[in-house]
Amino acid sequence: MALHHFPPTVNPQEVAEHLADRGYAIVDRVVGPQLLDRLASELEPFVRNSDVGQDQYDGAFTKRTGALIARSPTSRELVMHPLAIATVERFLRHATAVQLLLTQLITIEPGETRQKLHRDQMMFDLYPFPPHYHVQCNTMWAITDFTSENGATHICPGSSGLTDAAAAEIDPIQAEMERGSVLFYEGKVLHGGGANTGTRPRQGVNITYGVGWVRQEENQFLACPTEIARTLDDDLLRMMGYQQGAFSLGYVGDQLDPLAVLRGSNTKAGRIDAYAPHNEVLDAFADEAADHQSN
Ligand SMILES: O=C(O)CCC(=O)C(=O)O
Repeated sequence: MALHHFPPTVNPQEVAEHLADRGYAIVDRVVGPQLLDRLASELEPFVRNSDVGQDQYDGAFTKRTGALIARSPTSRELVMHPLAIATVERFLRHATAVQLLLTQLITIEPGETRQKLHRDQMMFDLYPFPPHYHVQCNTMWAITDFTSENGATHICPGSSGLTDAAAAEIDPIQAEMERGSVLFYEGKVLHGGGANTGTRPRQGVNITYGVGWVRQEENQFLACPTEIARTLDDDLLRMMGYQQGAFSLGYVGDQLDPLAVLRGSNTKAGRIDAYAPHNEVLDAFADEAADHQSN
């Protein structure tokens, strides 16, 4: 069995719907070789100096290279790629704001074994988010081809709403994809990196996004020094967290707007209407809660 692939012309709404239904979506050949080569050469010195992991998640033959926005101008194009942003905004439409959670080039070297299957939302202190509430939406951009030999990500399609015991019954399928393709997956789906039984490294850029009210996995305010942040455009900065994450979250000092403070002004932060009528998801929670009470 193979995972479903969409063409690069796919509508982001279709990607978001497939994500909601199956927990993942693959879009083929979204970016071209020039961008990938540029990105790989900007990051090569940092990869050379990155350490391999220390535990079962990080992997003894896997290098994780972060702070991509500061280190690689090209990575900013992936962070703000229109297909990624449009998909994330649709998938997390129940949130007042979305933000970047992490940027990481994952290099799985030959000899690496399979990563333990896991659900990424566990990082939020194992909080039991309700089945309808998605806290994050992730991307894995294939910088090399992803193959069954070199460690393509394993995905258990449809595992998101299941208990761990039921999800463990689903056979994982590898997200084999050509260089330049992107795998979307959400925080509830069981997944993990593959074993690299080949002779060359597998490289993927992992960029994850989340609702605006949780803590970022990679601290963007320190990972990207202020001198570099000041050179970036406003949309990217807002995505990095220079905005309020929900009603009043994340202002600076006397209720100032974070982006304005970075730019040297003292504009007051606006109030975000946390109750904007943009979410049927909240209606679904209300139904779920009502069912729960009547049982
Ligand atoms: O590298 C991969 O394919 C997946 C990595 C992953 O799931 C993780 O590190 O949490």
